[in-house]
Order: sequence, then C-alpha cells, then structure tokens
Amino acid sequence: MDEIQRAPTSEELKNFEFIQVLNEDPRTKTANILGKLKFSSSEVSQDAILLLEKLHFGSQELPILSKERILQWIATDKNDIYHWYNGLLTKNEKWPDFKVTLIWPATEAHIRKYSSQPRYLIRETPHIYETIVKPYIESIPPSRIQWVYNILAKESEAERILLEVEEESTGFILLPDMKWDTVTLESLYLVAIVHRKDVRCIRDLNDTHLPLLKNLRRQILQFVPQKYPGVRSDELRLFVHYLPSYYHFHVHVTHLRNDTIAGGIAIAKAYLLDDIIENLERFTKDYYKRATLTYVLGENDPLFSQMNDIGARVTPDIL
Ligand code: G7M
Repeated sequence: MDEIQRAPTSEELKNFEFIQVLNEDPRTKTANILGKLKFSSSEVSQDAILLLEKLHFGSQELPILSKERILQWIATDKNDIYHWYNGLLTKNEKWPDFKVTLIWPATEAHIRKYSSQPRYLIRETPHIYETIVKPYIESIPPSRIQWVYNILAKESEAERILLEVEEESTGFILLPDMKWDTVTLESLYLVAIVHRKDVRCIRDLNDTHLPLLKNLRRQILQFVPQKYPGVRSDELRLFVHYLPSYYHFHVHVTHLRNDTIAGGIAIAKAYLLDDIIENLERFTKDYYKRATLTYVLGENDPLFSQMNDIGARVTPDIL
C-alpha cells in the first residue's frame, strides 16, 4: 500500500506532537487539537488534527456499571445524604472511552475550519449566490470531496454501507456519518450521499429533483427502523446543510434525541428535507434559486471577507 494512504500505527499515533488546542466545548465534551504526525520511516512531519469526543455510557453498560465497569471510586466530599466521587473505569475495548477523527495531512483550510472563531449571520440573496458563492464553489478543487468519491466507488468505508440504491438519477448510498460511534442509537447519525454528481447543494435543486428527494426520504424512513429496531421513522430528522462543508449533495439523518449543535441541527444551517420537498412541489419549482438564505459563517471561512466587504452580514435594516 502507498505509504501516504495507509493509516498510522498506534506507535506512530503515540508520537503525535501537540501544538495547540484549536477549539473545545465542555457541553459536547469535544476538543480539536493540532499537532504534527509522521510515519516512523519518514523524516517529514505533517500537520494533523485530532477531533476528540468523550463517549457517554451505553445502555448495556449501565446495569453492570458498579460491578464491572468501575475500577475505582475516589471519594471527593460529602454533605448529609450527598456523597461525591470521581471514578476510573476499567479498560474494555467493547466500551471505548473516547472517539477520535484524525485528519492527516491536514490543510490550512482544515485548521481554519476546526478552530474556534467568531461567527456571523449572513443573508445570501440569489445575486450574492451567483456572483460570490457559486464561483467559490466552482473553484474548490475536486480533491476536497475525494472522500465522497471513495465512498461512491466503494474504495473507502465499503463495509460500513447500510443501504445502496444503485439507480443513476435517484440512487444513493446510506452509511454512518463519521461523527457517529455506530453504537449509541440516541445519537444515531447517518449520511445519505447521492450517486449523481450534478447537484452540489440546495441551490441546485429544482422540481426535477423531486423524485430523488422523495426516493431518499421514503427509502431511509423505511430502512432505518428495520435496521435499528426501537428507532421509529418519526424519530428521524432528515436535513440538508446550507452552507455545507462538502459540495456534493448529501442528506443528514439523525435521531431526534441527538439534538445538540454538534448534531448538526442548528437553525440557520439545517434545512428539513420535508420542507425542501414541500417548497419545490407546492410553491415554486425553482424555490432555491429565488430564495434569500440566512446562515452562519465563521470568520475563518474562505467566503467571509467577501461577504463582509459587500455588507451581507445581518443588520436591523437589511431583510
Ligand atoms: O456540513 P455538511 O453537510 O457538508 O456535512 C458533511 C457531513 O459528512 C458531516 O456530518 C461529516 O461528519 C460527514 N463526513 C465528513 N467526512 C470527511 C466523512 C467521511 O470521510 N466519512 C463519513 N462517513 N462521513 C464524513
């Protein structure tokens, strides 16, 4: 295997050299850190980002928590009937303590994206889309969505595919999103990636895409409750991001209880698939060409300075 393609070994990961914390969030128990990583056979270190998330207790762990999982109770204080402890868990591969996404080699764009930054609400008119955003999307090198093409070509994550509909114009692949631990149903997070390559984002959608959108909706709502008994179709949130991070059309599928911002569902970011279908079918077939869309943009986003220059940030006077 090409050296650059293979994953680092545990030994190589141990030699990750910490540079700085890019972002951290105590609510979601996540942290993004920047460092340097290299293959042991190489002299050259490259930027690497670790996206860390502490996992919560799984429902199968809880009944055996005190008997099997807790290695040590460390008493910290007490007051009347209230007793406080910190705890250490046993090592058990079945129940990992945390989940990591390693991005390596990481580009400047990744470092900017995963860094804490001020955020602003933007009003994107059709004119701003045509003159600023669309040219930007067209300038993004196709390598940014290589991971998507790897999935569609079954060159990566093939064994994680849950459902594939092969049809050219309405087909898609459904698989776990990289953010999901693939175990905890309450935080279920799947992503459906369409086979066709001509839809980059919500702005490209019109009524000719209704068969695609409806097929996605029907198949996912039928399949997921069968695959994960206990999850009902009315507990699944199907939505699309605008702006997305990756400009190849995909739909997010999450459990209703996965309702943190990290669950991708923030308003001014997530558009419900049902609303998209309704807008295209009942209102205007080119709704998303004509709509002004409001979204959050971080200061590090490549689009931010242009948006700032033309006054697209929300003010009391602009609507
Ligand atoms: O914001 P946007 O709609 O572009 O979200 C893209 C989604 O794709 C996010 O929820 C990511 O967690 C997910 N994702 C990104 N990458 C690079 C991968 C990947 O390599 N594999 C999988 N399964 N999901 C990914």
